[in-house]
Amino acid sequence: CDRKEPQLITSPNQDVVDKIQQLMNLHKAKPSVEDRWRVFSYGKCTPLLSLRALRNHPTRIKSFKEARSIRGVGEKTARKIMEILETGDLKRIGYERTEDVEVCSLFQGVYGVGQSTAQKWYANGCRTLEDLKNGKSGVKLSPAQEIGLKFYDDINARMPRDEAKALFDLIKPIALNIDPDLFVDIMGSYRRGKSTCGDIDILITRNPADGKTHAGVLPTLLSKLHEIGIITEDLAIPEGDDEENVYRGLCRLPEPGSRRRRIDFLTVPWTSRGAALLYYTGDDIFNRAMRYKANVMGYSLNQRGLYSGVVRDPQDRRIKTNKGSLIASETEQEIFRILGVPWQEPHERSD
Ligand code: DCP
Ligand code: MG
Ligand code: MN
Repeated sequence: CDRKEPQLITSPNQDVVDKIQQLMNLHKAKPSVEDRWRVFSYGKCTPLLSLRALRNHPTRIKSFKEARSIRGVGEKTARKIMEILETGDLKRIGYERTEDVEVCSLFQGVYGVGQSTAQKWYANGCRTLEDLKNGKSGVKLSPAQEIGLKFYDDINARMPRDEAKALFDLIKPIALNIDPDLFVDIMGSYRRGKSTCGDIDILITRNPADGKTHAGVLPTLLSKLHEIGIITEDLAIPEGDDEENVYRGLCRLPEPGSRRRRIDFLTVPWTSRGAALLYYTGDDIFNRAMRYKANVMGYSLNQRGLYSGVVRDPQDRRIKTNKGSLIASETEQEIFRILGVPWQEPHERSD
């Protein structure tokens, strides 16, 4: 089927030709099982032949019957041709566009699924969460994605602020019971004062002035929270027991009928606490603006601190060829000050 189409000679039905071609291209662009079948099942290059015959048709098509008389034009194509002639449009084109966008965004609601995975599954012919559950077209989910699918509705719902507080009020004393000198606080949308939260973000650190750090606290805390049923599923477990770690999981209030909620823990060295507070409070757009300001001033900002003299690989800006030197990291205020950004309270950092 790779015969080249002859160069365009405008046909009296050019608008029809263009729309049909557009629909065919849409199908070609998506190598899904169904679509592959759709393109190849015509076999014998029928779509191209009918398109050529359509283009070579000498007069403006006036009826369904006339459309059907064109070689290779079947009932379905004739109906599409009539739709284009009558409405100037082919609904199917718009429909196909939104369908793939909608399905991909449905799939991206599964925890751990990004755009490329969603598109891959769509291309493999999956259309619904049921398809994923049933492993249609050999789709294989990671353990975290399995959990994401199982608790799809819970994970995609936001919790009332009160519920985030209730969960945090259960968790904080358990952490302080492990070490009363821990700094434990709730970040993210909660710290910004939002009335609903997508998840609970908890920052843990500790002043090492007495020679002790919080290294090892997170695994202990997590196992206690599992034990009493507050944490129910793990999505990403911290590696090692360093001072700097991330955990992602699901939790619930110990009450009948309580929903699963997303929970994140972040632990950072005491010296990074200001930068970590800043990063973890967000929101992400505010963070992007702060990082941009830092970059313009020749600095680099991340959850560890504000650095100067960072040299990046010109080929790949993500790679740092020189880590630079730390300018500020202990308080949010000094980072604002050095960047020349007027102080903003957490609730002022998002809409
Ligand atoms: N963050 C960021 N960039 C990202 C993800 C997160 O800068 N791509 C930072 C800013 C966020 C914070 O981490 O505010 C916490 O991340 P969340 O995804 O939990 O976002 P929020 O807590 O702000 O909102 P939500 O209520 O949806 O959880
Ligand atoms: Mg959050
Ligand atoms: Mn989070």
